[in-house]
Amino acid sequence: MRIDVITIFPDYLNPLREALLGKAIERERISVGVHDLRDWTHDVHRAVDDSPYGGGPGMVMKPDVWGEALDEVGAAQEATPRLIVPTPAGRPFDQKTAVRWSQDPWLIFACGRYEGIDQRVIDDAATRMPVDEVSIGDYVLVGGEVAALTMIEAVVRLLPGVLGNPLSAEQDSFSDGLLEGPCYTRPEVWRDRPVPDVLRSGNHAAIARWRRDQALERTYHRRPELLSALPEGDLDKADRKQ
Ligand code: 6GU
Repeated sequence: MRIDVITIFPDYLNPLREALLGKAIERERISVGVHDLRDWTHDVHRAVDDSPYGGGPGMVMKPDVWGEALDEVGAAQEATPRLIVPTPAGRPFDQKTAVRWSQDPWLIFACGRYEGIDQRVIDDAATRMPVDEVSIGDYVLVGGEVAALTMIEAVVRLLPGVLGNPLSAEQDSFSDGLLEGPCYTRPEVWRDRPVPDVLRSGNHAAIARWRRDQALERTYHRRPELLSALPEGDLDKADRKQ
């Protein structure tokens, strides 16, 4: 997978080169390009923003600069890129979105700052490529960079050969619509707290049942709306006793 990020703060994306994402680059599972938006300015001030039509606070990112940047970064290659625009005004990004994007050959992230990017940039790009305006949650960040990092990490860990153990991705929280329950490792007793007996019983059916019950209980307390959203038939008889 190819991933490009356009931003006025390229250094913000440095964590991409660390840990799991860095390994994925080394192993050539992904190739990453981070581009400085100001490279496409033509004036001495290298201006990327201007005041909003209609008035109001803040500044809007200029369409001409973004237009040229997207033309160049999105040019050539056989594939069509998907353009992703992080914005608090976007559709919610979730695990389903990550799975869908992980099938794409090429993602371009357009990170806005200030009040946002002139809407015509997005509308124009949408005539040539799929465009998703997405939010990572109901709070406001100062720019799209951290949101892009978040989404890139969620997508890249799903690519084959990126996680050491592919079962990790299959058994994630959300993969069955529930939160994952608690987990334990050695020692067997720590500060007078024992590991739950069932996990040391060797009874795999009982362990699976216990984990399912823990996931249901945790989801009920922390994210009740996830339980109501489960498709009919996802809860079996034993689940309903919970
Ligand atoms: Cl994607 N961008 C910004 N700037 N703020 C956000 C966000 C994105 N998602 C939540 N808040």
